[in-house]
Amino acid sequence: MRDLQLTSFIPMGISKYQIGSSFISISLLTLSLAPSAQALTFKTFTNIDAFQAATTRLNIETFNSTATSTDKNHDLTDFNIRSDMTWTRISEGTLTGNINNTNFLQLQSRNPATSAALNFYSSMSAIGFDWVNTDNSGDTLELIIDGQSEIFGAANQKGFFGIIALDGLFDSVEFSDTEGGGYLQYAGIDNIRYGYVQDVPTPTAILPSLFGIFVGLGRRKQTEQP
Ligand SMILES: [Ca+2]
Ligand SMILES: [Ca+2]
Ligand SMILES: [Ca+2]
Repeated sequence: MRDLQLTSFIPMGISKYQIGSSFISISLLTLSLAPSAQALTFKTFTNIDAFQAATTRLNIETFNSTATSTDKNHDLTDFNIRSDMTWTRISEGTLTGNINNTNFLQLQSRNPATSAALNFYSSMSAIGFDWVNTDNSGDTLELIIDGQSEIFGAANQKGFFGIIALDGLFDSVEFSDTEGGGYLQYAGIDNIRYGYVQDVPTPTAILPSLFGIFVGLGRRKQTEQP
């Protein structure tokens, strides 16, 4: 809706009606460029009920139907994992870091500059998951999304972390850790929920309102005629 501010910069002597068509052209151009034009704005959640109330059409990856594997890279139903962390294992639910005694994603890091990227096959605007950090020496869990770092998981803690993009879509996130002491040993991630923010205007929803603004400006011009 940044486009609406253009009306504040109309030079004296040029009517809003006269620039109406170019105004809409600029708006259409901006809409077509908007998804990658600037950094996304995020809102984070630590309460799963609040996250679910803000989102819709969520899918979930529980890892429960995925074979356990000590590989770093994995191909799952809706995303793959590509990692340079020390471990990015699909581990069974008896191992340290499990969430609810079921298969989970188990991370170990010896270098906070490394990460595990989840690359989704479709763009989305919301992701949330259960986490546990069993580390005893200070490494905190980090989610990197759209180039921005979100610190969420303190050592010897567990919980839920969710994040939604308020003004666009993303198709990948990276799990990492911050510089602590020694290794990150371990992080457990499970029940990854991903989908969409509720009530985000789409271009097809915005166009009618832009048309309404155009008509409104035209009518206002007519009423201002002497
Ligand atoms: Ca699981
Ligand atoms: Ca890091
Ligand atoms: Ca540590």
